[in-house]
Amino acid sequence: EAVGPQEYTALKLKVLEWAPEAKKAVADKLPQGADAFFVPATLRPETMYGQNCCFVGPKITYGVYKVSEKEYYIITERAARNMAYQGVFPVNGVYEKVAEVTGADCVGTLVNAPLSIHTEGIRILPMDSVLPTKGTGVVTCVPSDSPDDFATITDLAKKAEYYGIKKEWAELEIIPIIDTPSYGNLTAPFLVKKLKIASPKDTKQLEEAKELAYKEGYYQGTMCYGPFTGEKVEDAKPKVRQQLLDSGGAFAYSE
Ligand code: A2H
Repeated sequence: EAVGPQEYTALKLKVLEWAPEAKKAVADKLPQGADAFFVPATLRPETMYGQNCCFVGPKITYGVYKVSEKEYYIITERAARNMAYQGVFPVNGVYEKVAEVTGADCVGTLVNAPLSIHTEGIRILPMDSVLPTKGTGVVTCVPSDSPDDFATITDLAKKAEYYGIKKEWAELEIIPIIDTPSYGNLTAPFLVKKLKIASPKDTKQLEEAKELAYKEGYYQGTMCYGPFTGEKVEDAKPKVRQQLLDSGGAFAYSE
């Protein structure tokens, strides 16, 4: 765990189509024409091209917070409280909750993810290891570069029926984004295989894989997708982040 404050990039994933239970709990309570956004917090904005689903904790209760008449964010109450002091909502220190929904009820919702190659939208899917006490409680999935994400999406596809999801929701293409000298251009799948990680429950090996992937990707990685192809990850990371902020597809969030 880092000592200083974590500088996250909070992405705005706009809801395109609600899962039935979430529609009842959320959509039916919003004004006509309003947009709702799932807001994952990430430390790896340079990987956002590869988002292929977005995770919520199935047992976590999320709030739906009003940003304006037209915009609502789906995040944990803890994150809303923090954001209220970071200029995210109209009045400093104030956050207005208009509805609540469990992660489980959101599963299957279709969202648009900024920069993702999957322009047709990606699905909200369950991840048991999402912590309610970190970030926004929403985690966007980049299986090429996050071992946790790859292990989870693999498990979801394998046991789609058990999880009550459509298999194809967990089978969107995984593309190379960062090339590394040690692990090739699909770092997370490579490390998951190498460390013989069989499921998201192999937490000890996943912790090790996460360390290795992060160090190699950040210090040795070169972009192999997007406008900064050929640049070092260290250099590309702030540029991709700035593009996301400038486009309105994301905002800064720290804790
Ligand atoms: B990262 P740190 Cl490609 N529970 O984003 C569990 N994990 C969470 C979370 C929560 N509530 N909130 C954020 N995270 C994840 C991308 C990524 C991330 C890649 C590779 C590694 C990686 C795509 N998922 O993180 O403890 C988010 O996943 C490994 C460090 O604050 C976020 O960045 O350092 C990261 O953990 C924040 O973790």
